[in-house]
Amino acid sequence: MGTSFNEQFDQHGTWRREFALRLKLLAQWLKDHDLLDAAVEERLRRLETQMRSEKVMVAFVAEFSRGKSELINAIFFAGYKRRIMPASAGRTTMCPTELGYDSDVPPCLRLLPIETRLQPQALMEWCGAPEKWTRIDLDVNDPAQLAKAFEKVAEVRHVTKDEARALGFWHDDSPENNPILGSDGKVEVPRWRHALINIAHPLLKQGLVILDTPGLNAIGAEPELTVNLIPQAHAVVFILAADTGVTKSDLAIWREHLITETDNIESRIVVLNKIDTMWDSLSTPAQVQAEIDRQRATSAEILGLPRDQVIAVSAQKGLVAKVNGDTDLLQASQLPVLERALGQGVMGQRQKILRSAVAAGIGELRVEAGRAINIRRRDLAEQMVELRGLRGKNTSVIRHMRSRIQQEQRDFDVGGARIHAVRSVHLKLLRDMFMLLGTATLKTEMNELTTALRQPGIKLGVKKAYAHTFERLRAGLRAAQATSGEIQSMLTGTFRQLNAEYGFSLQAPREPELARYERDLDLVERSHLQYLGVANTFRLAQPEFADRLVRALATRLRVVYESALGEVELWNKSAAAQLDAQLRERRRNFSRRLEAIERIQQAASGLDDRIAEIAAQETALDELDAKLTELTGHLVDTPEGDGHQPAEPILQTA
Ligand SMILES: Nc1nc2c(ncn2[C@@H]2O[C@H](COP(=O)(O)OP(=O)(O)O)[C@@H](O)[C@H]2O)c(=O)[nH]1
Ligand SMILES: [Mg+2]
Repeated sequence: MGTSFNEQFDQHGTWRREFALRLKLLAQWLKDHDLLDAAVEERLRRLETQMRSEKVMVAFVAEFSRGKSELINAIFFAGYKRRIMPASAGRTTMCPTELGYDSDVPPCLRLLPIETRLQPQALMEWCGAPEKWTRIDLDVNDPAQLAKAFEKVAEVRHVTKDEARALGFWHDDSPENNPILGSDGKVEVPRWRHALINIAHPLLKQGLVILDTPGLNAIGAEPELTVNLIPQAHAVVFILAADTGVTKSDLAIWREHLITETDNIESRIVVLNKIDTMWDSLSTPAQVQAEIDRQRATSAEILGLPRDQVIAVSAQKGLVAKVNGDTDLLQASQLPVLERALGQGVMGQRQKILRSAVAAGIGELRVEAGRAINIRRRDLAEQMVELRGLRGKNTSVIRHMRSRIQQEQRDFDVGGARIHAVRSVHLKLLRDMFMLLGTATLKTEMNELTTALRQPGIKLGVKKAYAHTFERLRAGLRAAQATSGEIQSMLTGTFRQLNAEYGFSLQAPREPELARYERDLDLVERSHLQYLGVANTFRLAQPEFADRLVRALATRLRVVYESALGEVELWNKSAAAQLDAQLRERRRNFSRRLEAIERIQQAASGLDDRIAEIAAQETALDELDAKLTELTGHLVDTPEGDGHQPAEPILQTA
């Protein structure tokens, strides 16, 4: 039997902690043995951050009252022995709610007032301004207080039609989407725009983030949900209710907000909830099951999915069963089936991706640190040859040797100037790349897109406006790739030349792969077109809306570009660090050789001692190399741990 999401997530957390610990030991060991150059250090830092900050976001998306909040309670919070997220008939969750854990913030609920919609900042930008949020501290030991505080996410306000229009909840040209007008002429709107819940729940502490969303209207009004949060979630659970079947608004959410990536199908889980409404004492269990299967098949067909992609559960009975420890009821609720699907499909996938990314990083680190060992080995070999050649030679030969080394040293210093010249050309090209991928370029593009989207009558031209912007962004990426190709061939050429001339072992690091980011751009563009293409274009009639949409786009693109730039930087650092290390080692090598000659000149017996010393150093280097292989090997092989096996003993750092 497979493991549930919670168990799998827990094991994943254990693995991450163990990995982080081993990485720290490796870093210390590298430092102790003087193998920590700038590139290796940067690589270590990245691996550490990647492990520490890894988040897994599971988004629950559906029309209101399908049971999103109840399902969250049943899967994640049953341990509190009561309902934590408010779940009741009617519209409860009025604003998108993110549950997660940030150790820098006390347990609290933070709420962003709906009025912030009147300002142009994107949601992500508000996240950087905690003082604008209303904060309510939470007492994690008091589930009643917790539940009471969470009821805030359901709060509403009554505003005039004009205010509702300004806030994005009222549209004169699409009346069917408007909320009901009260007898007092007021419109009910959510009081909050977004909620962040920070609690030290074990799963949240390990990086799980849960996104609970309100229904169709509220999702539509906050484009960042559709264009940023939902596409970036690692899993999206879309919920239907057995008592309503697939309604028109269910279908609208599915089509407008849930992109089904063919290569990403495992991360979309469709749940048919409330199957307990079909339990019927007059039918046999087999008849009930047949009826449930029929509903699953119908729902799957309407959504265009294979039938086994739809999982039937009862969130409510699942929660009750967990709270009361009723195994029969838990079985009947079929909640464990869903939990396994989340565990294997989502977490299994996620772990695989992280593991292979980490293994690649460790591989590069091994090569980089190994290079430093090779340089030393080569130096020792050269010294050895030199000293062996001196055996039985008289003092004048030794004196001659000394002046030869000094000449070599002078030649090398002259050559050093040429290396600097190469480096400055390299830097100039790099600057071109940074320009192409920099914030200024992005800003210009975003301004143009905003202007285009603000044109009256843009509705039909939206696709074209986006295509125009994204075509230029892609062209920019390709230009950057061309420049990086140029730098790479220059590096390869100069490195080869330097290797031949000075016996260096320089190797151009792997060139950044910017094509990957073009695929990210495709995805981002698609999420915007999906959002605007089907039903939300009417929102563009409001000029502030275009601003907000583009700002949301900018925050997402910035993430993409920053990660591209990070790769370029690492590549540059790795090349520069190698060169620095070689130059430094070579200079040291000259002084070591001169020192050895001096010692030999002073006492004739010094030669054999020196040769023995070098032989000992060579053995030590072999041991260092073997240890490096062992330590990096440990990191790649860290067992996933099935939760029962004791973790293998942490390596020794001798
Ligand atoms: N019978 C039944 N009712 C459910 C189930 N899950 C949720 N509900 C009820 O449906 C209503 C809406 O649930 P809620 O979680 O608030 O829906 P949300 O708006 O999607 O978050 C509440 O009254 C829940 O008690 C279920 O599995 N079976
Ligand atoms: Mg809810």
